[in-house]
Amino acid sequence: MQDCLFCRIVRGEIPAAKVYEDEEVLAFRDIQPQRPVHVLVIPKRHITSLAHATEADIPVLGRMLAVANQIAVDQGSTDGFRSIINTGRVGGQEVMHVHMHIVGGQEPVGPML
Ligand code: D5M
Repeated sequence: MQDCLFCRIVRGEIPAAKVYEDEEVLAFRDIQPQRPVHVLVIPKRHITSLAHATEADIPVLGRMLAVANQIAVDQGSTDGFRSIINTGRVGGQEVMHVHMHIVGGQEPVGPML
């Protein structure tokens, strides 16, 4: 997607603090961190939201989950983390390219809702 912020990060048009990359997935530090560790994991291919995901997206969505723990550990969240995907208006999604927040650090992150 030409104007999508996260697609532009994937293409290298906007700088990001990358912490993990493979053929399908990119992870970079959130620009407004809520905890000592706050990383966004995205599919390199544009998927607008979980509400737009199809069967064809299952492998890359699974890969996002599969790499999450290693990213959290590498960033210093060695005793767990929270993973959050906001979807659509009610879900509070601001950037319309699927992204999973990995939030952690050395303190418990507290109740979710
Ligand atoms: O969260 C969208 C998240 O995206 C929010 O935590 C800020 C983050 N963000 C926005 N722009 C950037 C850039 N350029 N780099 C890194 N992080 C960014 P949502 O789940 O959509 O509410």
